[in-house]
Amino acid sequence: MASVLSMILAGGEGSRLAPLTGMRAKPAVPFGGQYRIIDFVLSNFVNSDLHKIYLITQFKSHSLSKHLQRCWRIAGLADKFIDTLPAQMNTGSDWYQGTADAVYQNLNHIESHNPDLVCVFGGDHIYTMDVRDMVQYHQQHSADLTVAAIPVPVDQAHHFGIIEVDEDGRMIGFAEKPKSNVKTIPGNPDFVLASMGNYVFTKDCLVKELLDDHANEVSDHDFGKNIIPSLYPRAKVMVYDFSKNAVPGGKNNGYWRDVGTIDSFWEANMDLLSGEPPIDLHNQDWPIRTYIPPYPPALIAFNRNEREGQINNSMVGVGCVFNDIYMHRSVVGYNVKIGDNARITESVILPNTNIGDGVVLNRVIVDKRVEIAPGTRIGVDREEDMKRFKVTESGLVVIPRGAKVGF
Ligand code: ADQ
Ligand code: ADP
Repeated sequence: MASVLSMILAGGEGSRLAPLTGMRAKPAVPFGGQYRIIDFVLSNFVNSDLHKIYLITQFKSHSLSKHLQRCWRIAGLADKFIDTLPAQMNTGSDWYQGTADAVYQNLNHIESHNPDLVCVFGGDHIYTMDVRDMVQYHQQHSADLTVAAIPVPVDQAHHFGIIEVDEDGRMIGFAEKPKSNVKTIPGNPDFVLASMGNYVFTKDCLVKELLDDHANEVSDHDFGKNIIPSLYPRAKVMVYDFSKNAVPGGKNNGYWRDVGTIDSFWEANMDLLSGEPPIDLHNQDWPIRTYIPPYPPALIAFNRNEREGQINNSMVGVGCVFNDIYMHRSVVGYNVKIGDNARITESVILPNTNIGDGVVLNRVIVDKRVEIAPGTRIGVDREEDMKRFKVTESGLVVIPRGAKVGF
């Protein structure tokens, strides 16, 4: 196989995920009880035996760095590394202007490793994927660039780069986040083919394009806005259709979510609770690696005989202690203490949180280190919730990190 260097873009501000991104970069947002969003792409690379990884960081990166240090250090092997690259390490004194500039500023690392191929992947998505499949596809087609893509409903087209392909899978059209004239998939007018923001470049092509883009004063220096639209008409840009290459139950199983908004973040957490979860977190052949602090196993209705709580269709992390509670369809991180007679439904509770006796939470996302006073009710009266918290149009309530509620 060709030599591969990987650059993961992990600098996104994630403003649409606020307030979960109020104190941390989007890739550092906790997900699925014990993971962070970044764990999914990093697990994909490490499980694919691709071990030369740079993480390009920018906004609010402390939480991300802390997590990387705890979980993602590869020690003692110079040819295997996961290393962070903040802005201004090499060229000039500017912050990363756009995603292409973020890679441009680190061209020195690409030159010094001199790989055949460079994978430039987003750090914000929930999916499992054997990256080697895409690399192989790129090589089989002798492409200059291969872009991973997936069909999404046409009403979401304005969030993504929208691709047109010919019958051989070659890109023949690209529009970044189009608001009109959206090109749907031929024969499938309800869907568009969206870029997943994951690219495999032949090294020489990437270097040349980044140098040219840097010299272009009117460019936003962004892969989606500038590099791809300019490149596909004059180079061989192939499209790796993730859904067509998917195998049910396989590593590429066709599930991919951009958890860019509070609603999509909540939905992707709920997806883990479905009868046939789209990501098999139990699969030890493709583990999703993370850092979990050394808490004991969860204690549930421990040493209680007189009454019984009921917990169903939920995931609960280590170090949790609950007694007589009702919980349905919820994802609970580690070290969450919940008092008696609480009622938690369709909620996502991030780690290190204390919830008092009799609290009611319905469709609530609780960030880390929150304390909720006994008897507090959230998610039952929209008007009341809107006075205190962010409430999405669909009625999800978000309680920010460290909030003390009802005291
Ligand atoms: P967007 O979703 O808008 O579009 P973008 O904000 O460009 O994504 O972020 C892409 C990745 O780069 C993310 O992982 C983000 O964390 C990171 N990032 C953003 N700005 C950065 C910066 N200045 N420095 C370092 N990292 C940064 C892109 C493509 C679309 C595609 C979607 C798929 O442009 O074509 O459809 O991703 O989600
Ligand atoms: P935590 O650090 O609470 O476990 P995260 O790892 O998600 O949660 O990170 C949240 C980030 O908030 C921290 O990495 C840090 O940058 C920031 N932070 C931590 N403590 C404080 C504080 N007391 N005041 C302001 N910001 C803080």
